[in-house]
Amino acid sequence: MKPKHVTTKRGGFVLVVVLGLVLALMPLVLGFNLKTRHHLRTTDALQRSRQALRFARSGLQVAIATLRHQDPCSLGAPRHLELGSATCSITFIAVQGKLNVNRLNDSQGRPDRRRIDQLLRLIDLINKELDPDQRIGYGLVPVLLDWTDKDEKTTLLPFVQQENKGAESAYYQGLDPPYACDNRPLISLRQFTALKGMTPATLARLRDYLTVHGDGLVALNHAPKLVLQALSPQCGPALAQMIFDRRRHHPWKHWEELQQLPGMTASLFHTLKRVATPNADHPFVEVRVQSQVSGIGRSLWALLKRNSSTKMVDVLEVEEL
Ligand SMILES: [Ca+2]
Repeated sequence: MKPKHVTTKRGGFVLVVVLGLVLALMPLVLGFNLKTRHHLRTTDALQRSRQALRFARSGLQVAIATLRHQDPCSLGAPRHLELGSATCSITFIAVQGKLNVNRLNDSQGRPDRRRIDQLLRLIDLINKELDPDQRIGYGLVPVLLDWTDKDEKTTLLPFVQQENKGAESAYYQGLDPPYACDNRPLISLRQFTALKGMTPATLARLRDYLTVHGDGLVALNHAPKLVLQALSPQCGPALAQMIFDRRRHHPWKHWEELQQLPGMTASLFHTLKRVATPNADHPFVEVRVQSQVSGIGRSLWALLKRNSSTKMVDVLEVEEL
């Protein structure tokens, strides 16, 4: 009887030890399980993100092929592609519809008051749609003038009440790391982030309306409504809307057509003829490609240059947004 009693006690002891080990290992097992599931989810999201980026790049190739065969003037609504669970939208934006910030100084290198006023109005119009903490300051204007003019004299705009002082190398050399003011036209919107007071977030709010390319004449068939309003204080929201609505069905071709628009005064017509064009050649085209694969999205922005004679399309810049 005695040995049997000992065996039972030993068996109970072993069971307790095993249960203790199981309980001790349980958090480790659960933790490992959670980590594995998290890792699998991360891997899956990464895989879908890569697929979305590949699809966005394919969308860009489609955009380039489209531009080879179609005039940018005829590209209005976004194009949509679908492949299984992947979707992609391609939007063409004629750069000529934007304000060219390299034209704030005239051909003699002097500040061009008309274009400066247009940019100040555009800032006001954009700010109306932004929260107070997101607003763009007037300081962008003198800062742009100084960055693009040849001299090292800091600009002061007396007709601007606040933030009216620009910045030259003396300012930028005091930054960490220091750098010099370019003193020449911008070659890319990406350079904006080097300008005093500019952030990537500010650039994101401006990039639909500003460019560094083109001859400075704003294409009425492509300008966003805010740019149309910024062209002249006489071009109010109703008139800008009329210019915008009409071109969707009948693109502007001749100045005489604009002259007949209700609300078009002789003064405004004269101004528009100096700063805009109803039918321009549009060699520079921006393309935005947004793709999505099972809820994961990627976006690309590209600047293309189209030769209307050879139909060749050059890719000047590509950026992931
Ligand atoms: Ca300068």
